[in-house]
Amino acid sequence: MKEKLEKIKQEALSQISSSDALEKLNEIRVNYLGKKGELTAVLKSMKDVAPEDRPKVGQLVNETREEIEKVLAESIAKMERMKREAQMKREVIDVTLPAKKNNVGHRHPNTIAMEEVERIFIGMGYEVVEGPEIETDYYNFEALNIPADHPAKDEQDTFYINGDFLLRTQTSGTQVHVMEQGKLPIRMIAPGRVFRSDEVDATHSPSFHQIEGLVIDKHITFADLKGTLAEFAKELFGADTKVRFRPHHFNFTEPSAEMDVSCFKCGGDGCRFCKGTGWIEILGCGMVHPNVLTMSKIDPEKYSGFAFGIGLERIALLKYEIDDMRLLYENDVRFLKQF
Ligand code: 2NL
Repeated sequence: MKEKLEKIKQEALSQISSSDALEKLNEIRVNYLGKKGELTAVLKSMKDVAPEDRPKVGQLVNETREEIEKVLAESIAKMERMKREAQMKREVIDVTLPAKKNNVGHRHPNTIAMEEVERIFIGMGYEVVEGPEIETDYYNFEALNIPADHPAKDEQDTFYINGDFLLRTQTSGTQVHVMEQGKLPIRMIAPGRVFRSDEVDATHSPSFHQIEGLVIDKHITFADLKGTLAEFAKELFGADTKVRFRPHHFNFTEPSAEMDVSCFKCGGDGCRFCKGTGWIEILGCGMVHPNVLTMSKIDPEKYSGFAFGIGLERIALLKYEIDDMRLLYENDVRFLKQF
């Protein structure tokens, strides 16, 4: 029995010392110490040992087990240590390496200009309302008093998705949606992306941005329009800015006008920037046409209003003295960072 135990021990120890993986060591533990292991088998055969020898043999079995367990535990600890050391070597971090440069983007001049315009109108009590970029013919044209044969409705100028839907050519549809809700008075701006079937050049793009404004209440007059937009121009271009209104035509307003601001470069004397005129065109505006009010279920006998439309890119180009609109769409961060 003693020799048998000694043999088991030697075998186990030699297997342990030649193991090169944790899994193998676990296998050895099962084979020798497990429920069906060799040492357990010896314990089970104790019934064949003479009763007076049993304590001694039992002690021997326990000593053998303890010995194997001890060597096994040491081997496992050693192997785990080696594994960890190899990992540490592999994953070494060189804290002296220079850090990777963190590329932070920059707000687009369109965004800066948009937020500036929004800030000014919010300050005057306007609500900012966003609407869908896809509209029906009704919201984009008909509700704005634009008749079926109007050239703006031509496929040359408007992107049609199908017979029912189109990409909005102005954000007016958003304002029609608000008028239809019937909550008066209205004091809102509708900023957003609009689309026109235009070739790209220095001043045109098939997708650009607009901010339209709408005020509807009792007793709104052209004087309210002038005062509001003159104040807006002063906030945007400086306190010395003057405005002038030139008669114009829009289907959705009557009367209609275009507003110029005095050139903020030369103060109105005339320079290259304002092409010698001293004035720069900035927006279109007018008193909301009675047909437009009626179609949106607002009584033109009780209510009146004014509206305006501002081309955002035009403002951004002017404010930042950019001479080609295409620069706004290239998204070259070296360009964007200048504003
Ligand atoms: C321009 C001219 C304008 C409007 C837009 C408008 C909207 C409603 C009713 C009446 Cl719901 N008018 N919008 C009015 C006048 C001019 O835009 O040149 N924009 C770049």
